[in-house]
Amino acid sequence: MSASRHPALTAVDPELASFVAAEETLQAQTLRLIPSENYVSAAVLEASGTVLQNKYSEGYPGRRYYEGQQNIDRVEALAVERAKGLFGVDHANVQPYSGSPANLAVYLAFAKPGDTVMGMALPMGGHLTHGWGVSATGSWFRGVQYGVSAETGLIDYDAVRELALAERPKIIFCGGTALPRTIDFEAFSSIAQEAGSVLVADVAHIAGLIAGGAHPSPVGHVDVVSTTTHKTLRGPRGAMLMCKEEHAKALDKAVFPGLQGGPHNQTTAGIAVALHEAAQPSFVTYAHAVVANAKALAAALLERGFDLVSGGTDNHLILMDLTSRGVAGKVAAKALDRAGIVVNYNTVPFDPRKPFDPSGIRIGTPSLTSRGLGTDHMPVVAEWISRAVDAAAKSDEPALAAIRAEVADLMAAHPAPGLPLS
Ligand code: DSN
Repeated sequence: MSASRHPALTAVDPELASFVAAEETLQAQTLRLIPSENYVSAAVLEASGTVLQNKYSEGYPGRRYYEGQQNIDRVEALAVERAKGLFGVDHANVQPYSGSPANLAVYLAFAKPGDTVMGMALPMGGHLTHGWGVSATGSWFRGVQYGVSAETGLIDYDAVRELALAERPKIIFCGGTALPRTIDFEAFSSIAQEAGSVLVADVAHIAGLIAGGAHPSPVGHVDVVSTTTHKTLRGPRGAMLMCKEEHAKALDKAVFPGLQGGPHNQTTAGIAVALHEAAQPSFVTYAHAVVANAKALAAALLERGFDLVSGGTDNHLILMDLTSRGVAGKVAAKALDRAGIVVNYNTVPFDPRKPFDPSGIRIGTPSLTSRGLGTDHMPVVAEWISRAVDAAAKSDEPALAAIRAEVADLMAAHPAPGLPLS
């Protein structure tokens, strides 16, 4: 980060400024494969760092508890209208601070403590907030959990239906954090209707793919759509809840005053910009490229003998089981990091290892796609991963350093959005 890029910060707090500069360099020089991460545009960055930060705005546009909302109301109303237009929903709430509070608001709106709720188990690819035990959602509510088939790695919709009919949960969540395959929202819808449950699609990972037409939309099939705004959707860190008109009041009340105080107006502005960007034709190209890159990367990894959960991917995400390579996920993730390739270690379904030291790694293509890498680059990426995993097995540090230099060369040729060219 140069002083001219953030001159005030550099002058006032050079120590902190140096950390930001180092992070900019890291993000510029590394191949970022964590599927929940991305690069926001310079416009989103600017909108997220404005004087909107200075304003308290408890309430909703036109119904606030503080004066001086002339401009804030316009910002939030614009974000709401853009969300409604992009996703084709009756109602949108753009105030949740992030995905976990958004999901907690859903519980507050539709369930009481102790009620049964249902979601995908975390080690199977679900999310903490879908009723997993260590989360408040699994201790304040009675979480019952579905998974994937041991044979196929795919959701077994018959098993989901059986569990839903046996348990009659108040809420069913579909979606997750390590699901490489298309979610069948229609199937979940008929299960939820039969069980008398409120159906929530947590599309945090795939919201950008849905907006760009690269994954089917849950709208029309579910009661509530919950999403973060910073993954494939490429906005600032935040979240949105979208729903049919009949649920609007309950959800708004749950977000504020139920759970939160004043919305983060600077984030709302960033969300509005991201939604505007996501409505452009170039975003459709990006969303399809994310999926094409993931499919090409999966094919190249399979060619190199890797085991992929479910055998491949339909979306932006690949879950690799490294058991057959004789390397634990954490060891591989740390070696890849030293090679300039940033991933996260992850459990695989039916993982015999512990969550903090699991068998797999999770990778994805949103960030590299935002940098303009295409399917032609995916064999190179797969080869780097293969070499780094082998180097991890042999503790071959020179091999990792060599990959890091190759990665930095390719990254230098593909500047990341929002980052200085240097
Ligand atoms: N932390 C997010 C992810 O990486 O998928 C989920 O909350």
